[in-house]
Amino acid sequence: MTELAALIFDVDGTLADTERDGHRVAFNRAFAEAGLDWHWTIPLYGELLKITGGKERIRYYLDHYNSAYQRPAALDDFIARLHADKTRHYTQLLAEGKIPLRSGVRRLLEEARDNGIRLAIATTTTPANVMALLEYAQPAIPPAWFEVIAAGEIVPAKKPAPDIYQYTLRQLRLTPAQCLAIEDSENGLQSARQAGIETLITVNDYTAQQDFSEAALVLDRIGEPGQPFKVLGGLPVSAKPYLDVALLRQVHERAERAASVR
Ligand code: XBP
Ligand code: MG
Repeated sequence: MTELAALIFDVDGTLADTERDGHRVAFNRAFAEAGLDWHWTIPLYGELLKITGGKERIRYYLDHYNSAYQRPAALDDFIARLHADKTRHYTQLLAEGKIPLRSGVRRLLEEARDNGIRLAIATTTTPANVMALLEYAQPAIPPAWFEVIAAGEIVPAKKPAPDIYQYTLRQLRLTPAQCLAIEDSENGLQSARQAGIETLITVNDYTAQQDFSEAALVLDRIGEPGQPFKVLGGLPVSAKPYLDVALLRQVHERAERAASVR
């Protein structure tokens, strides 16, 4: 059996529920500031989330939901400016303390560190967004806890492509079998699995109905002693009803065993 050496965390939807009340609101503020009458409602944003990356999401919206909009000649520059404004609004929302970490995240990070399990981040989002989330979390999470913070356009193709996980593995100098990814979405799951990494999912309102059949374990949350998780799918586990290092090792080992007979 390969020993579990590192956890690789997604950010949006996994460390914190950032999409509905964070990114979506920031996009709408940037649109209003630019004098655009675009408004991304909660259900529309759910549809747009199938495209990862904020700039890519704006372009997809124009192509599929607002083709009547008279596009400026320099569309790339226009989208880049709009997206930079969105990043400013998003980091401001984080600074206002509007977006808490999800249940159990802080405890699990601490416990992993105490047990010598290395930590990394693999995300599609802009690096400034990750740093702001860690800085404004209560209590803040020192970025140095993560040996690698792989974010945004550091790789050419965003999730569901495996590039960001492959990059993180190279930086960690670990094999896929030594790692476990923690994700919240089907795009994230595909990205990690295509890189050969077993994946644990904690769903949220936007992702609960997605296909997680390739995940090692699907939970509604990481959970805390007083806030137990619900098991929604994957391999059966027997341990406390919140994710701790013992349970992570169990999930990792069972996933490896299941993979060896696949
Ligand atoms: C996150 C994303 C990102 C954020 C916005 O996906 O799709 O696009 O919504 O971030 P994942 P930017 O959690 O799978 O990494 O606007 O900075 O691109
Ligand atoms: Mg995510």
